[in-house]
Parts: sequence; structure tokens; C-alpha cells
Amino acid sequence: MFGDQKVSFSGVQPSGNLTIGNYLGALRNFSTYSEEYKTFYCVVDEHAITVRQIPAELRRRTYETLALYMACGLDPEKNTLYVQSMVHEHAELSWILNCFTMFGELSRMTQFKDKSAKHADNINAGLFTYPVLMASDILLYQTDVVPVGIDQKQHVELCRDIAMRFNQVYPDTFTIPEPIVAKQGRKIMSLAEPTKKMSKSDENPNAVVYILDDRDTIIRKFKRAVTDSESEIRYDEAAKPGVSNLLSIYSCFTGKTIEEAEKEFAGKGYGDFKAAVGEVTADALAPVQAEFARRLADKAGLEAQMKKGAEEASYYARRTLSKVQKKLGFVQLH
Ligand code: AQP
Repeated sequence: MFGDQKVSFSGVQPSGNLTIGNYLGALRNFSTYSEEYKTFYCVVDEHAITVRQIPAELRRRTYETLALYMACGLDPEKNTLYVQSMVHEHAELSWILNCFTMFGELSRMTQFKDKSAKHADNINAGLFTYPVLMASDILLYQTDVVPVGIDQKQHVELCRDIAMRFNQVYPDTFTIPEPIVAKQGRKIMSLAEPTKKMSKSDENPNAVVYILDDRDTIIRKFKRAVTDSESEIRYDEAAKPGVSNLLSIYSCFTGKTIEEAEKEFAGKGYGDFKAAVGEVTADALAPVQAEFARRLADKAGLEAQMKKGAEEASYYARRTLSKVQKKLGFVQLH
């Protein structure tokens, strides 16, 4: 909360091409808050380097992610859209909050366990303390709500614990944020291994539908999606993870309930069903892709937005960081 205005904050890593998981679980929900809340949406490039990145690709994806924010309906006049590394307070608060976060807490984070297994040759300290930087991102803006997919809920819960611990020692410092996890699209699964989350860094491109995939590619990927050896189109995550994931995606893109979708496909084969999921996905993404292309072509416009967004964000970030430094006993020169 800043003054009497509630705050929404979230971020997306430019660590790969964005997927329909990122879109349905997070991005498309960001604009829900644009009218009533003060909103900060950040391209979290500092998080992305916990895994090795190719510099030219990281740079390109940073522009693309910002263009996608706008293409997903985030008006830069109503939302503060910026790049994390351009606001140095994120990294500074992160150091301070490291001193308020327990080793045991970080060891329990599921994403750390998953990513350290996947990148066994590079289990760096940043991968371990990633949730502290994320807590800093959120707490700098006195955030009330954090719209995220279910995989990030554990990190927002840790952020709450860190904030409460800090507030206990230094009262009234941080607003305690709430994770907001959408009912639909909270965890879109891989098309190749539907018990695994769809991730932008997945090495198998057929497992993932990217927001920017063309229509034919989208339809082809859905046609190849792993299902099961039955023939019934029914939602049952445990017994039929592939079909259930496709039903969720269909329901997210059409606005129909799962029950309505099940009825619509009763008696139909998997082939028709998969083709229909591909069609509705391609239809829904077409306007986002067109707007993305328009925004991306205007490099100077994106850079002007990066500058403006960083200036706006810094104003709020500085206020919180100064408050924290003062409470801690750091000397303030005026
Ligand atoms: N499969 C998903 N279903 C629903 N929501 C998802 N999100 C990610 N994958 C899914 C949500 O997207 C937002 C941005 O995610 P992120 O960039 O911060 O990183 P992540 O959660 O680690 O996402 P990825 O795609 O799996 O990235 P990589 O492969 O780099 O690790 C978050 O709100 C997230 O919940």
C-alpha cells in the first residue's frame, strides 16, 4: 500500500521465449489490477542470470518481454513497466533481506531443488537466494497482491515470512503481500510430459507452446500432445493428465467451464479435440502476436518506456529502501 492506494506487483524472467503457461498463469491476469491499483510489472533480468544466459539473447528477450507486456494489454500510461536491473534498489534490498532469511527456509524451496537438479554443473548462490531477490522486488513497492502461477506461490509465501520477521524487529516497515493464483491456468503442463510444468527453458520445443508460435506450429504441437490410451475426454488430473491439461487450456482460451468443454467433446475422438484446442489457442494469441510485432518494431519507443518505467519505479523503491536503511541504523546524509 502506498498512501491509500493498493499495489500489484509481478515479474517475468526473460530466460526464454514466453509460453502459454506464462501467459495464462500470469501475464494475462496482470491487467486485472490496472484500473484500481498502482501496478508495477517488471522484466526480471537479474533473476534470469541464475542460469547461464547468452548475453545477446538476454538483451533481445528483455525487449521482447516488455513488448509482450504491452501486447497483453498493459497500457504504459496506467502501469509502471520496467526492467529490474535498471532499478538498483532491488539488488540493494536483497542484500539486507538475505540477513533476514534462514538457510533452512531457502533449502526447502521446490524450485531450487528442481533447478539445481537440472543445472547440477552450476548450483550457484544466486540460484539459492533467488527467492530473497524476489521478496525484495515485491516488498520495495509495498505490494498488496502478487498475481503468479502456482509454482511461484511458495516464493511469495516465503516473502511474507521475511516481511513479517522484519516487521517484528522494525515495526510497520513492509506491507504483507498476498499471492493471487488464478483459478484457471494456474499450472499449465508440458504437452510431452503432462505431469511436468510447461517451462520456457524446456529443451523439447514440442513440449511447449510459445506465445509467439505461428498458427500452424501451434496446431501441429497440439496434435502431437501426449494423451492416454483411452478415448474419453474427461477431466481427471491423476488418471488423465494429458487430456486434463488440454481441457484446462481449452477452457482458459474460450472462457467455457471444464464441464461445458467435456460436454462439447463427449463422444468425439482425441484427434478432433486436439485440433480444436490448437484452433482456439491460435485464435486467442493472434491479436497478441500482432500487437507484439507492432511494439517490438519500435525499439526507440521501448527504450523510452524502459527509461520512464525505471524512473517511476525508482521513486517508490527509493522511499522504501531509505525507510529500511534508516530503521536498520545506516547513517543517512541529507
Ligand atoms: N506452466 C505454467 N503455468 C502457469 N503459470 C506459469 N508460470 C510459469 N510457468 C507456468 C508463471 O509465469 C510467471 C513468470 O514465470 P517466471 O518467468 O518468473 O519463471 P518460472 O516460474 O520459472 O517460469 P518458467 O516458464 O518455468 O521459466 P524457466 O523455464 O526459466 O524456469 C510466474 O508467475 C509463473 O508462476
